[in-house]
Amino acid sequence: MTDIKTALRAQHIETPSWAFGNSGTRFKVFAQKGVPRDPYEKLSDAAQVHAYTGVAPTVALHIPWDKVDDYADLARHARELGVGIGAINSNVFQDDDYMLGSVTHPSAGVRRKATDHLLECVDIMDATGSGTLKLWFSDGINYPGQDDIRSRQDRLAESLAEVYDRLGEGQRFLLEYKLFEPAFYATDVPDWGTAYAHCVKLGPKAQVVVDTGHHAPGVNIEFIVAFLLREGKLGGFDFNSRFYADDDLMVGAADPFQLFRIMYEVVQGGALDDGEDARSAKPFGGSAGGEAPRRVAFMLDQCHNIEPKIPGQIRSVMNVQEATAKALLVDREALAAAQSEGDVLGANAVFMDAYNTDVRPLLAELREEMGLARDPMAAYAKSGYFAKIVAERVGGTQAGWGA
Ligand code: PSV
Ligand code: MN
Ligand code: MN
Repeated sequence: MTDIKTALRAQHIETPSWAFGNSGTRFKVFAQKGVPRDPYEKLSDAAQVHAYTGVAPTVALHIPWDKVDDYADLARHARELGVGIGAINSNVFQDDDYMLGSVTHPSAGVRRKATDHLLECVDIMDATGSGTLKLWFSDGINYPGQDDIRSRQDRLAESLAEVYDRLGEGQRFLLEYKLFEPAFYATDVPDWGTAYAHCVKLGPKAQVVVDTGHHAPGVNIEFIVAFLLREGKLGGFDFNSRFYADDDLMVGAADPFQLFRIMYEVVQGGALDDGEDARSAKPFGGSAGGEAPRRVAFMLDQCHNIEPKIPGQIRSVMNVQEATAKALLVDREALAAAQSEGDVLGANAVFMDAYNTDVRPLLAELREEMGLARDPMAAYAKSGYFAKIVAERVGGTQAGWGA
């Protein structure tokens, strides 16, 4: 139990700044009371999630949704609140110029603009001390013949190489894939294989990020996780739940069993945080080819369209913790024995025993040992923070999309 608790205490789950702003679908963005009016207030809300869970010490930024004049000052504000800046998420999908793509656009001028934005994000990493750049491209085509698929790959590779070369020591980028949307016929980075191939060519500072909402229904995500970990190319997760498309619902809400299976592969692959400060920019990976990943980022990429945002994030962090605790409970010795004996039902029973264990008492005990309330949801609700922000904040900002 001590080992399990140590691992759970060391696991860091990163909250996204955009989860705290108003969000919605393309049909309607619902304005909630007390939402942050600027990036500073988003960090204050994220700090609440950390204060009650003890395991969410970093916050991802999205540029330009979190644009400020002085990023070092924003990082200082975060530190004062007891959190740090996590991944810097680039955004090359919201300008009119990007209608036909960003880094894969047929026009060299648009590609230059997009790549310059990615380089600016590395500057922001320097200013904030972030070690991770997250790249997601909405690039793709809607109609067969619209553009040349192979040329678009060439343009993508060229831009990625320029950004890769700009990365400093202890910095990496994570390339995110997504099956479809907003492009509907062919996305330029549609799957893990495409992301993986680009990252392998570039070297150890390029890794793949798995957004759990970005696959076709029925895809075996834990297999992808196992494979990428084995190759030293799993950089992190964008956790969320989906029922249909890229729903961005709370992680563990749609399919907690899938989350458990994913976390089992993370545990089995030796990729839980090593307990060092996830904020510190430390080197990861070794020589190109076969390097072991030093740290997998457990990030949430969600929006809370109809539920309150801070409790939505707290619940999500708890869901990841519960899946992780269950994964750590798998009796790996018994499982390996059953597997080597070809005992199909025995092996499955060992696996399911762990999944069916109620780990909530264990996590409550851990929180007590960490000096926290046993029930973070109840403790936050009692704190009065929500009433305070409702009174203080009028006219909160939108998270950035869905209008
Ligand atoms: C794209 O769907 C995505 O998952 C990328 O990570 C974006 O940066 C993010 O959503 C915005 O929520
Ligand atoms: Mn994502
Ligand atoms: Mn997404």
